[in-house]
Amino acid sequence: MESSKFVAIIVGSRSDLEVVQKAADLLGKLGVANELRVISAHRAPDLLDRYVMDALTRGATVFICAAGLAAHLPGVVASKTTLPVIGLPMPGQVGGGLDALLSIVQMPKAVPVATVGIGQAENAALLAAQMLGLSDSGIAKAVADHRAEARRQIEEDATNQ
Ligand code: RP5
Repeated sequence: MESSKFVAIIVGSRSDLEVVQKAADLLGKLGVANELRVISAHRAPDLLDRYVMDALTRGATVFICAAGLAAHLPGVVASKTTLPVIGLPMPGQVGGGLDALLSIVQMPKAVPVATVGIGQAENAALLAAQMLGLSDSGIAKAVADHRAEARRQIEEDATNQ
């Protein structure tokens, strides 16, 4: 099977999609191939295992895993690969997602998950793109352009205050 690099985005529930779609959209804008799947680590563990193994054979290079509540999905995926896993905590009912943030960030030693802020789907996408940009100058330039645009907007707002 032909292998081409992509970012694999996994979410624990359809209810996460509205937030996480922003990560897929930004990756697309940055020219980063990606695919998005809904697979719960708790409710479909065997399917998750099959998907991760298959994604690795097809060229997944970074995983973005979004989950809420007990939020074990990123850690479980990190346990199956030494490729980078970015954890994206979903906003929830306990402390606005603090439960998921702590669950995702508090990994035991030897199995890290790079965790972004609660609901910060675009930062998850940018972090993945920055990783891929280490070996792809086109992606690195797209990330730099995105940063420059963020700076330009802030400076423009400041000028108009
Ligand atoms: C987690 O539980 C999901 O990632 C979601 O954020 C949360 C609630 O899931 P649903 O009850 O909406 O399916 O597994």
